[in-house]
Order: sequence, then C-alpha cells, then structure tokens
Amino acid sequence: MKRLLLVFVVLAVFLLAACSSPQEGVAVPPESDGGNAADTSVSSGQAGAGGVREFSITAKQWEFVPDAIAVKKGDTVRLSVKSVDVSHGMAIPDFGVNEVLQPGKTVNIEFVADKAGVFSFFCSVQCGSGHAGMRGSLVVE
Ligand SMILES: [Cu+2]
Repeated sequence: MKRLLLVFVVLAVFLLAACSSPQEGVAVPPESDGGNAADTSVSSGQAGAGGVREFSITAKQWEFVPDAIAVKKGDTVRLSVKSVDVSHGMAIPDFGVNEVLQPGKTVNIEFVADKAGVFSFFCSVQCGSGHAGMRGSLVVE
C-alpha cells in the first residue's frame, strides 16, 4: 500500500507543477505584425539564426499531435493548431502564448524562440477528464 501512496504523491506533485508553472514572470505579448513579415525581420541581434519553423498540430481529447517539437534558439516558430473535436486551448506561458482553439478552426500562432530550454505547452481550456494530461514539450536548443 505504501507504493500506491507514493504513486499518488508523485502524481499530485506532477499536477501541481503542471498547473502553476512558476517560471520567471516574463509575459511577452505575441508578435502582432500582420504575419506577412519577411523571415529575417527578427531583431534579436542573432545574425545567422532566425529561420522560420512551421508546425501543424492537431489538438484532440486528450493530446496534441505531435506532442514534442524542437527548434533552434532564435527561430521564428509558426504553429497551425487545429482542434478536431471540442474546444481546447494552446498555452505556452514561457512565450506568452495562450489561444483558444474552437472546434474545426485552425489557429495560427507565431513567436520567436528567444531562449533555450525545454518548455511545456498544454491545453488551457477545460476539455474533459483527460484535460490535465493534455500537454507537450517545446525544445529550444
Ligand atoms: Cu483541455
């Protein structure tokens, strides 16, 4: 029975960590240009980096497909995210992203991956019993 208790504790810690990602409070607003900007317009002073990486992500109960994406630091990341069932959300707090995904609609998200690390993204709209496990990771190397 101790084993069961341990599993519960680990799960609880995991869920707590997931709900409140207490990363440094840098809330960077998403880029608000028309989306037509040239791919070299990133003024991060990182000449050479700054390519554009595009990903199509499907959101459904209760997963993102794919649930792991990798880019290089300095890249502009474009995500086309589509929910194929109910309303979901796409939140990447470390990059100021939090969008609602209406069923059947594609939402385009763009941000610059200006810091390296492993960041989690997750569903931010209560979407059913598996909601808390609907997450993935963004690797910026
Ligand atoms: Cu959800």
